[in-house]
Amino acid sequence: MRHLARYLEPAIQRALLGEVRAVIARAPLFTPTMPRTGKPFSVAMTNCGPLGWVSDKTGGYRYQETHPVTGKPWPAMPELVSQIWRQLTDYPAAPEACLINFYAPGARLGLHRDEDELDFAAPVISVSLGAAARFRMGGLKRRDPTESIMLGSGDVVILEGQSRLAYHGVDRILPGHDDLVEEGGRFNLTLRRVNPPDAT
Ligand code: MD3
Ligand code: FE
Repeated sequence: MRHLARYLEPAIQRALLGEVRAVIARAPLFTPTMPRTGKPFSVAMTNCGPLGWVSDKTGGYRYQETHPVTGKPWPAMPELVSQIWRQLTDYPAAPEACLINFYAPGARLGLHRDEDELDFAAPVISVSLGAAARFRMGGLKRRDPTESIMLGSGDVVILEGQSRLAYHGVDRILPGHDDLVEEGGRFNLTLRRVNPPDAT
């Protein structure tokens, strides 16, 4: 993985947060639930772009073209988001999904792999806004040793090659230190390609 600390300058972070708020106004944050158990995530989510990642008790983890609550198509991916993808990867196609995760203080995301995509050759690019997070990065097997990494506002992480399928999660949100997100939480934007380049 490549961790670019403070890659986005404060003015860009504010502009990006404005885009995130505009997406949420049209595609409200929803609370996904775990496949089978129906246990709610502590992270609230929404998406922009042609596809969005969703999860619920009966349908499981998947990408779909519509918001699970409103039934409407996801808002378009803001140009600022597509630009970040182009700046950081020469992958020959645009991202199809931008998952927006909102972590209120106390929210966490258990150790998992991102494996619902069809093309693992594409990178995953993550952008953090607001409160810092203690992020956990492991290896290709769930039991492999892990290390913790602090992600602050404006940080970008690029997952490519081997790291693309590594286990990872978010242990803890560390409120304070950053006043970008007024509610005191953290947004994470995860840019993903779902299909191989010629499929869309
Ligand atoms: C490592 N999000 O949405 S971003 C997720 O901070 C997710 O919201 C976290 O894990 C968050 O699935 C972590 C950093 C990240 C994203 C994708 C990865 C790390 C990754 C894919 C493979 C390995
Ligand atoms: Fe993930």
